[in-house]
Amino acid sequence: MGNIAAGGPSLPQERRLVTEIPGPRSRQLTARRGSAVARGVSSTLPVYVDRAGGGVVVDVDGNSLIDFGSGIAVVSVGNAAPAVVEAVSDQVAAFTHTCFMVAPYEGYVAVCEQLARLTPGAHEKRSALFNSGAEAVENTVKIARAHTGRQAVVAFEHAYHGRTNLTMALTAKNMPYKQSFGPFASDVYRMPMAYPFRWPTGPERCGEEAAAQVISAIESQIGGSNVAAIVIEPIQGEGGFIVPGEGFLPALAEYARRSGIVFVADEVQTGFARTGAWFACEHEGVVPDLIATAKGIAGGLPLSAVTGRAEIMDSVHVGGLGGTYGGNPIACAAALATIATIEDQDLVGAARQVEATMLPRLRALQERFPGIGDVRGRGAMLAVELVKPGTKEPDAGVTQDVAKACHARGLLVLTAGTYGNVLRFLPPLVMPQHLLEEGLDVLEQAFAGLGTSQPEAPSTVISTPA
Ligand code: PLZ
Repeated sequence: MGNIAAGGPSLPQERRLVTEIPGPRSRQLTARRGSAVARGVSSTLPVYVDRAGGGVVVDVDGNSLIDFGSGIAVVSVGNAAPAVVEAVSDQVAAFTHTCFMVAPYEGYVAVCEQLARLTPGAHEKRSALFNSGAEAVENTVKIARAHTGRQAVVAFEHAYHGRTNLTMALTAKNMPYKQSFGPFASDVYRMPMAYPFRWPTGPERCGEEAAAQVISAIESQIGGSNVAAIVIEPIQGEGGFIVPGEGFLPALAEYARRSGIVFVADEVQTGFARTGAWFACEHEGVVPDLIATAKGIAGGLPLSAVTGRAEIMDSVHVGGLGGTYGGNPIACAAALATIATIEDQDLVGAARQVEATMLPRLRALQERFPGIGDVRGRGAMLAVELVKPGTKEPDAGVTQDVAKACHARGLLVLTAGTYGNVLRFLPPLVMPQHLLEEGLDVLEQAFAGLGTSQPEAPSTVISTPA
């Protein structure tokens, strides 16, 4: 490691503010960035990172922030997780790249074997590896079209599937993802989502009624026999951590099976233990035909995958799938170490423990703040939706205010939602319990401070015992 000081779990596991947020060195970097980095690429919290690990991100000014974001659900095993660091270091010293399509290597095959073992369903499976979540989702559509000989693709309100042309077409929200970027890929049809908090007849009948509406709309507007794939996030991510009404996913999967439609689960954000199961489909016993994974699969290295029924995957002609970097050997080594870490440390159980700690406290917060309209999620993928009290009118302003107040106090939280009114929590699954509790304290303080002035920049060090 030369003279680079280590990150990882050995970093002091504490919230520590030594400057205002962002501090002077971060602000210098923001100024430098302005004349070098494209404006279209934004950052939620412009503190520049020096190192990270366990439950903290340490910035270049020496502030240590509690991480409730995991780099958008990526570093579930923790930043610079020791097993990942070791595997990557070994691999990078052995060889960095040959291109699997030119000269293959074992790591790629081993990752595909693990995916077959871990993803839902006992059927024969095959996988193909890519780099980003969008690339994986895009390939599920290619594969489903090749297999079915059909073209139409069904996506949902509030969906997020990526920023490439086809995945922008699948993504629901215009700003910032689609504005000015059309024309979009054709033959994509958007259907209602079973969104319990906003379902007109209430959450109880949401799943069943929404499924009936979707099936009827597909039949009347597209024709089931023209549909190649139904693509859905089993819990919607960017759209606002929407857990579909019970029964929605199973009903759609069953309809797809009856109609020869490939049922595709986009588990890019929900996969790899995040929701307290290996994959979110398991919560309702749904077995997708194809599953797209990325993010949490490789501890922070870029890797994604499509895994699915052998007969569907292998309907693509030889040479029809690939890419220069897909399944890069370093990313594969990271994935194997990540999977071993999830199993060795029972991070599926850890995600459930995060839920057990956080949900009751978020519900208690809802009792105190009527602007919290809904508390939802599973495992370590939890959120609150903010509305004007007594209504369901989204309150994006308050959402931003609370997020900013958390940031100023050293808690990294993210927002989400079609209406920008969801605060989402995605702590690493290795988050120490005391930091999880302290992060919730900070969130409570941020809510309690609403309407009052922002906290002063700390004049003294805020520090907590590890
Ligand atoms: N599918 C369900 O959550 C990525 C996007 C952040 P990539 N979500 C974070 C942003 O603003 O770009 C995501 C996802 C689901 C697909 C993707 C796309 O994954 O690795 O970002 O391409």
